[in-house]
Amino acid sequence: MAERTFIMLKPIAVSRGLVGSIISRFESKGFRIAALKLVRVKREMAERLYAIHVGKPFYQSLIDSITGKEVVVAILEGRSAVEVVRLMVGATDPVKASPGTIRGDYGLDITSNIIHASDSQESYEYEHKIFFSKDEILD
Ligand code: 3AN
Repeated sequence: MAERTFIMLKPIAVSRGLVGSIISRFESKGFRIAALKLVRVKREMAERLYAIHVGKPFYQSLIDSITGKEVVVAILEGRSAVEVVRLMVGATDPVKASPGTIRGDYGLDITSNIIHASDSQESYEYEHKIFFSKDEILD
């Protein structure tokens, strides 16, 4: 059964010109792009996306790392999308992320670490609605 997941290519991915390379990996793997756009993140969107991190020491820098900046958000569709995309993204800390994963191959900074991907079906349901309306998602 095809499943959907949400990804956000963080500002550093956009400014470094890595958008095409990263999206290409997901296409090559076999995912279908169900939605895709470039967005300037409003503070309110950042706060919704990272609501579960309120109170953590890195919360404010996490919010500041995307607020007012350009990101590329997408919905990917395919078999076990949440799990497979997380495997392709790699560990949260790019120092620990295996080479061959996106975080393992493209960066070292944990706060602005290239890409975000939903970690569960529930997270997908919550996160994609922050950035996409129903009519922006194509079957
Ligand atoms: P993941 O993005 O792998 O699901 P989460 O949800 O624990 O990881 O963290 C969300 C984001 O918060 C990470 N992508 C990273 O940018 C930032 N973050 C997580 N842990 C730390 C940390 N210890 N120090 C700084 N930033 C962090």
